[in-house]
This record gives sequence, C-alpha cells and structure tokens, in this order.
Amino acid sequence: MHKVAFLSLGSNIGDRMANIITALDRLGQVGEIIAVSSIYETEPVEFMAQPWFLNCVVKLDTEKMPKQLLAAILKIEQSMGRRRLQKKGPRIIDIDILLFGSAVVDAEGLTIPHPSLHERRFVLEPMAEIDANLDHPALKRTVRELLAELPAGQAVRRVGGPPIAESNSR
Ligand code: PH2
Ligand code: MG
Ligand code: MG
Repeated sequence: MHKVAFLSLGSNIGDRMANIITALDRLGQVGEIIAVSSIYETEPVEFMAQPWFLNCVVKLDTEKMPKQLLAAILKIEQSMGRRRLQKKGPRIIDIDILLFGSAVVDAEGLTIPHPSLHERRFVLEPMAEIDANLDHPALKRTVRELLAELPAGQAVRRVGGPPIAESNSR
C-alpha cells in the first residue's frame, strides 16, 4: 500500500550540499520522491554550539511501513558515514520522519509526528513550501498555522531551489 511520508534532511559537516544530494539520491531507492523543497541554510537550534545546517524537506511515496522506512533511513545515514557522538550535535546527514500519512506512532525509537516538528522553523518553512495546508494529525493545525504561531528567532534563509528533479524512479 502506498503511503506519503514527509522527511526532514539536515547536514552540517563536510560538503553539506553534496551530502543532501547523496541522501536524496539514496532515498530515491526507498520510494518515489514526489516533491523536494528548496535548500535552506539554518541556524542551529536546541544544541547551538555547532555549525549552521543545510536543511530541506522531502515528500516521499513509499510502500514501506513506518519501522521499515526508519530502518532504510538509518541504513542511508550509516552508509554515508554518520557517527552518533553528541546528541543533537554535528552530523554528516540526519534524516527524520516528520509525518507518515496521518499516522500517529509512539513506539520505542520512533515517534510520528516528529515530536519537535511544530517548534522548528527549519522544518516548517520548507514543509510549507511543499504543502502549507497539510494538517498536523495530532495538533490539528496546518503547517501554515504552526509557522504563524512560532516565536521569532531561528534564522533560516533559502539558499537555492530544489537540488534534484522530483519523481525519481525507484
Ligand atoms: N537538527 C537537530 C538539532 N538542531 N538545527 C538546525 N538548524 N537544523 C537541524 O537539522 C537540526 C538542528 C537535531 O536533529
Ligand atoms: Mg533530527
Ligand atoms: Mg535523526
């Protein structure tokens, strides 16, 4: 069964743009990429003492179940050399599941919607670009509303259009 997932990609180590492009390429093997947001350069949040990130959001059509999708994502992160040293700290690549259809999942190691989605400008801005009317299945607010309710701060600036063509084949 096809499901539509929204994923957040982030990198703040090495060639950040190349890392995002590699991750997008590998995600194209996990499902069909329906949409990619622009690339944003974003101020680190939550753990501030680290370099600025490049972030984007991807809309992915997948036949995987949430836990299978998570396993595939972790494999991509590992294949790109990610080492988990500092929680919320610098990373070559981070791929997070934001939404999975309208599913609400609270399992060991996997919470959907992503628990910080609604507090992060680096997630909401690119998401709004893809679909501002999208509903947060637990908060019952659209992405546009969540963005409007964010306190000021968290610098994000668009630095380029979507880095790959959409609708990659599997
Ligand atoms: N990821 C984090 C913590 N802080 N800040 C920005 N700007 N972008 C991120 O991707 C990010 C972050 C933990 O995953
Ligand atoms: Mg993350
Ligand atoms: Mg992560």
